[in-house]
Amino acid sequence: MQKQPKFAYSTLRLMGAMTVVLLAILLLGCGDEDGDYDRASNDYDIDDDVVLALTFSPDPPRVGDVELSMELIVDGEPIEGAGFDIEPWMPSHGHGSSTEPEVFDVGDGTYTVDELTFSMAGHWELRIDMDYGDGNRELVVDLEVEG
Ligand SMILES: [Cu+2]
Repeated sequence: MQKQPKFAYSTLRLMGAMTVVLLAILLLGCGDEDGDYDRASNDYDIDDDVVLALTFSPDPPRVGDVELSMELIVDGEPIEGAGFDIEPWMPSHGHGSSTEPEVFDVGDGTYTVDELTFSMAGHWELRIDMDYGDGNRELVVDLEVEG
Protein backbone atom coordinates (compact mmCIF):
# COMPACT_ATOMS: atom_id res chain seq x y z
CA MET A 1 0.00 0.00 0.00
CA GLN A 2 3.04 2.19 0.18
CA LYS A 3 3.07 4.78 -2.54
CA GLN A 4 6.17 4.70 -4.67
CA PRO A 5 8.17 7.87 -4.73
CA LYS A 6 7.49 9.97 -7.80
CA PHE A 7 11.09 9.91 -8.83
CA ALA A 8 11.43 6.14 -8.83
CA TYR A 9 8.16 5.67 -10.66
CA SER A 10 8.93 8.10 -13.41
CA THR A 11 12.45 6.77 -13.78
CA LEU A 12 11.11 3.26 -14.30
CA ARG A 13 8.67 4.47 -16.89
CA LEU A 14 11.43 6.27 -18.71
CA MET A 15 13.80 3.31 -18.63
CA GLY A 16 11.15 1.24 -20.36
CA ALA A 17 10.46 3.86 -22.93
CA MET A 18 14.12 4.28 -23.77
CA THR A 19 14.14 0.96 -25.57
CA VAL A 20 12.26 2.76 -28.26
CA VAL A 21 12.62 6.28 -29.45
CA LEU A 22 11.81 8.49 -26.56
CA LEU A 23 10.93 12.06 -26.92
CA ALA A 24 10.15 14.09 -23.92
CA ILE A 25 9.12 17.58 -24.58
CA LEU A 26 9.99 20.66 -22.67
CA LEU A 27 6.69 22.24 -21.91
CA LEU A 28 6.66 25.85 -21.02
CA GLY A 29 3.15 26.58 -22.17
CA CYS A 30 4.01 29.35 -24.59
CA GLY A 31 3.97 27.18 -27.69
CA ASP A 32 7.40 28.26 -28.82
CA GLU A 33 9.49 25.78 -26.92
CA ASP A 34 10.39 22.65 -28.84
CA GLY A 35 11.35 19.25 -27.67
CA ASP A 36 14.55 17.99 -29.21
CA TYR A 37 14.21 14.93 -31.36
CA ASP A 38 17.58 13.31 -31.07
CA ARG A 39 17.65 9.80 -32.47
CA ALA A 40 21.36 9.28 -31.93
CA SER A 41 21.24 9.53 -28.18
CA ASN A 42 17.52 9.20 -27.45
CA ASP A 43 18.00 12.35 -25.47
CA TYR A 44 15.03 13.90 -23.90
CA ASP A 45 14.13 17.00 -21.97
CA ILE A 46 11.95 17.09 -18.94
CA ASP A 47 10.33 20.09 -17.42
CA ASP A 48 7.95 20.27 -14.49
CA ASP A 49 7.38 16.52 -14.57
CA VAL A 50 5.45 16.65 -17.83
CA VAL A 51 6.66 14.05 -20.31
CA LEU A 52 5.32 13.07 -23.68
CA ALA A 53 7.10 10.05 -25.11
CA LEU A 54 6.67 9.52 -28.84
CA THR A 55 7.33 6.21 -30.57
CA PHE A 56 7.35 6.22 -34.35
CA SER A 57 7.07 3.24 -36.66
CA PRO A 58 9.00 3.19 -38.89
CA ASP A 59 11.71 4.89 -36.92
CA PRO A 60 12.84 7.32 -38.13
CA PRO A 61 9.60 8.28 -39.85
CA ARG A 62 9.57 7.83 -43.61
CA VAL A 63 7.50 9.16 -46.46
CA GLY A 64 4.08 7.54 -46.42
CA ASP A 65 2.04 6.18 -43.56
CA VAL A 66 3.64 6.42 -40.14
CA GLU A 67 2.37 4.91 -36.93
CA LEU A 68 2.75 6.95 -33.80
CA SER A 69 2.23 5.99 -30.19
CA MET A 70 2.36 8.60 -27.45
CA GLU A 71 2.59 8.24 -23.70
CA LEU A 72 1.67 11.17 -21.48
CA ILE A 73 3.10 11.23 -17.97
CA VAL A 74 2.52 14.07 -15.53
CA ASP A 75 4.12 13.99 -12.10
CA GLY A 76 5.04 10.37 -12.69
CA GLU A 77 1.49 9.28 -13.41
CA PRO A 78 0.11 8.21 -16.80
CA ILE A 79 -2.67 10.57 -17.82
CA GLU A 80 -5.81 9.23 -19.46
CA GLY A 81 -8.49 11.25 -21.14
CA ALA A 82 -6.23 13.89 -22.64
CA GLY A 83 -7.24 15.55 -25.87
CA PHE A 84 -4.83 15.95 -28.76
CA ASP A 85 -4.94 17.85 -31.99
CA ILE A 86 -2.04 16.96 -34.25
CA GLU A 87 -1.02 18.70 -37.45
CA PRO A 88 1.98 17.74 -39.56
CA TRP A 89 3.54 20.80 -41.18
CA MET A 90 6.45 21.29 -43.54
CA PRO A 91 7.65 24.80 -42.75
CA SER A 92 10.13 25.24 -45.59
CA HIS A 93 7.40 24.55 -48.14
CA GLY A 94 4.43 25.93 -46.25
CA HIS A 95 2.25 22.87 -46.57
CA GLY A 96 0.71 20.23 -44.38
CA SER A 97 -0.40 16.69 -44.92
CA SER A 98 -3.19 15.34 -47.08
CA THR A 99 -4.56 13.35 -44.14
CA GLU A 100 -5.84 14.50 -40.77
CA PRO A 101 -4.35 12.56 -37.87
CA GLU A 102 -6.82 10.84 -35.54
CA VAL A 103 -5.89 10.22 -31.93
CA PHE A 104 -7.23 7.33 -29.87
CA ASP A 105 -6.98 7.02 -26.10
CA VAL A 106 -6.08 3.37 -25.52
CA GLY A 107 -5.73 3.68 -21.75
CA ASP A 108 -2.91 3.83 -19.22
CA GLY A 109 -1.72 7.15 -20.57
CA THR A 110 -1.13 5.77 -24.05
CA TYR A 111 -2.54 7.26 -27.22
CA THR A 112 -2.24 5.98 -30.75
CA VAL A 113 -2.32 8.16 -33.82
CA ASP A 114 -3.83 7.03 -37.12
CA GLU A 115 -3.84 8.78 -40.47
CA LEU A 116 -0.42 10.29 -39.95
CA THR A 117 1.28 10.62 -43.32
CA PHE A 118 4.22 12.52 -44.73
CA SER A 119 4.17 13.31 -48.41
CA MET A 120 7.86 14.06 -48.83
CA ALA A 121 11.24 13.74 -47.18
CA GLY A 122 12.78 16.56 -45.19
CA HIS A 123 12.17 18.64 -42.13
CA TRP A 124 8.65 18.49 -40.76
CA GLU A 125 7.02 19.82 -37.67
CA LEU A 126 4.48 17.87 -35.72
CA ARG A 127 2.32 20.55 -34.16
CA ILE A 128 0.60 19.08 -31.14
CA ASP A 129 -2.12 20.82 -29.19
CA MET A 130 -2.58 18.91 -25.96
CA ASP A 131 -5.27 19.32 -23.32
CA TYR A 132 -4.96 17.14 -20.25
CA GLY A 133 -7.29 18.78 -17.81
CA ASP A 134 -4.77 20.61 -15.68
CA GLY A 135 -3.17 22.24 -18.63
CA ASN A 136 -3.24 23.05 -22.29
CA ARG A 137 0.07 22.88 -24.07
CA GLU A 138 1.07 23.61 -27.63
CA LEU A 139 4.10 21.66 -28.74
CA VAL A 140 6.18 21.73 -31.87
CA VAL A 141 8.16 18.54 -32.49
CA ASP A 142 10.88 18.72 -35.13
CA LEU A 143 11.21 15.64 -37.31
CA GLU A 144 13.52 14.62 -40.10
CA VAL A 145 11.45 12.46 -42.42
CA GLU A 146 13.42 10.10 -44.62
CA GLY A 147 12.60 9.31 -48.20
CU1 LIG B 1 7.25 19.87 -48.85
